[in-house]
Amino acid sequence: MSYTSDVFKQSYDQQGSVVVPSLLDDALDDLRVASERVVDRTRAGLWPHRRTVGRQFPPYGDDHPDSWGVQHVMHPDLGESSFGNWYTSDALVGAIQTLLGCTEDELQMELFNMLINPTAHEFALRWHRDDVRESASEDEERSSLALWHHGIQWNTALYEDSCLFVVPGSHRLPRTPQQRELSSSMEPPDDPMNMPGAYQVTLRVGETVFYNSNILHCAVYQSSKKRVTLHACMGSTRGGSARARNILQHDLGWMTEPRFRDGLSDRGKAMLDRLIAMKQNAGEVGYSLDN
Ligand SMILES: O=C(O)CCC(=O)C(=O)O
Ligand SMILES: [Fe+2]
Repeated sequence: MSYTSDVFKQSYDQQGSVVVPSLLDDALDDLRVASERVVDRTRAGLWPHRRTVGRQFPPYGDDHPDSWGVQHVMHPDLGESSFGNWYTSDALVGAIQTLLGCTEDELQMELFNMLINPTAHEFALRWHRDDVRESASEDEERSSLALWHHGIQWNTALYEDSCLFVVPGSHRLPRTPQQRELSSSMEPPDDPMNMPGAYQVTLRVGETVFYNSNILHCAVYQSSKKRVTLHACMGSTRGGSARARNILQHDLGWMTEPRFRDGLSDRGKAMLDRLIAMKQNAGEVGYSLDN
């Protein structure tokens, strides 16, 4: 994305999200096939790390048979190397360096999951920011948002996807009273477009939306519309432990196992080491990769 990278970065910084053309090179087919296997396994009840219908945030529990996501697609128990290969690929890593404005040796491995359509239930996520409580005061919102620019999240559509809604610009601003009211409910909205400023993100096959995960966002999942969307994040070490709470709430003990590290490229190993260093520093404030 180099020839237009300034435009993408400017849009990402100002709007809090940006859609970029395919970063998959020729990996689309491999990733589709690997995803199909992983999704089948999850729907068959053979992969315990899943996002369960009815639960928006971790822990996702096991109290509903239908799933809206698959967790930890790089986990060695799945044996699908195409996910780790793509997470550490030149195209993706280069785009993230541009958007975060950092160097490769600052990149920190984080989460790699997948978002899928439940098979028999409609599901939706309420309006939220990933790491700011809905009850946060205006001042709390301002100070949390000011710290949240050392990481990036993305959705990459392996099939067309228009589930995600965002409020452009809301990654920098506290909510207006109306936005606050509409994002204070624990229930998903009847119509996401009732939120002032809402924008529906449509991704064509292969496209990626990069976003600041503290942008105000929600999502609507339809059981009748196939969704297989890679959902991941990466950080920069410039953030110190700022991202620890958000990242380490997911159960990441498996990432410290040698068999995971051994399967990564040298670049991947270096990125993983930075995650483990964040974990060690964060240990002092009570977060752990083993929780
Ligand atoms: O479904 C999506 O695209 C968004 C998912 C999301 O917001 C979340 O997992 O916190
Ligand atoms: Fe979210």
